[in-house]
Amino acid sequence: MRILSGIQPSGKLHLGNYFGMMRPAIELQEEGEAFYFIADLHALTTVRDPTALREYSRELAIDFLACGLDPSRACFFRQSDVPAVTELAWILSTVTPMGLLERCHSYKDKTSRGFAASHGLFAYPVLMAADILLYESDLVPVGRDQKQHLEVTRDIAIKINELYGEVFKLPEPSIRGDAATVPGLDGAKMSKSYGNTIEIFEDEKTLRKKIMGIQTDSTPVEAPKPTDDSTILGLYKLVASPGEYASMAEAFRVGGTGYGDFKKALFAAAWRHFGPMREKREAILADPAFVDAVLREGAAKANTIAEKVMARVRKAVGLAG
Ligand code: AQP
Repeated sequence: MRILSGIQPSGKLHLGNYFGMMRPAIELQEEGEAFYFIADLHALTTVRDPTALREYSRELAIDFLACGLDPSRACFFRQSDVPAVTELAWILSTVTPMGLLERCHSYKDKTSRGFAASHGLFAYPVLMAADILLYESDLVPVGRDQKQHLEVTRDIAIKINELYGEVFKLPEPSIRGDAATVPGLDGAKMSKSYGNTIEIFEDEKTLRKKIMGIQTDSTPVEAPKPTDDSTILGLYKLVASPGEYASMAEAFRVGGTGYGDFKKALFAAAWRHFGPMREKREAILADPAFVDAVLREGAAKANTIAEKVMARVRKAVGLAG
């Protein structure tokens, strides 16, 4: 089984990225042949500062490795190191109906939040389809926000197969119920562009400050607190043990504990959860050549597979004999 997923270097990694995509991807690297990439071509649609893009890409590589991506099991590479992906994206775009892309929520959402309505942003799902189909992926671990893009990928693959024969196999999304949409500080989906993120490698003081600033309702200390859609409980479930979570949920129901105390417990659990990863990150930071070597070897392997698939695609569509 081949597993593929990518993540954009468009800012610092947050708990939504970690629980929605990185942790499932790290667990899945034991189950098959994993390909994980830094989606720098995608990030170009929103990051306009070249220095920032380089830094985010580097940090993403370090952070993903610190979180447990194992380069001896998973092929880890930069999207732009495999040029065939843009060639495939073009070929796919020639069969992609405009209406399919016009229906995508992510484009509408991003432009409504002030991002320039560029062709790149509009065509983002086509590049994503190329990412997935180029490596003949079976399974794609993603957060729920990417489900529609996976459906677009399948639609495009079906279209190519109808036109040119059995060129691509159809990938399946893998969306984890417990972390499909991780809430941010304001209760909306945690997202860089909403400014509501908690970063994985936040320093202690900032992490405490952010968690203490989580928006809550005005239920008095002694009263029972609503558990449905509680951001504190939603995040606590991810970073605490099942027993700790059950105790907090019970304390919500019976009342008598203020939100401030719940937030302190959440901070302690979040800080503890990422402790081993912080340590590993320090070790990786001290060895920059390691990261370069991982990405170089990853790119070489990814290119070998990509070229094999592209030879088949070029022949199928008539670009090669
Ligand atoms: N809040 C979230 N809950 C669950 N999964 C999430 N993902 C992102 N936010 C959440 C998942 O992380 C992976 C990488 O996504 P990306 O690189 O496309 O980043 P993103 O979705 O663009 O992240 P942001 O912070 O939401 O960025 P902006 O604000 O630029 O849109 C994906 O699998 C995604 O599902």
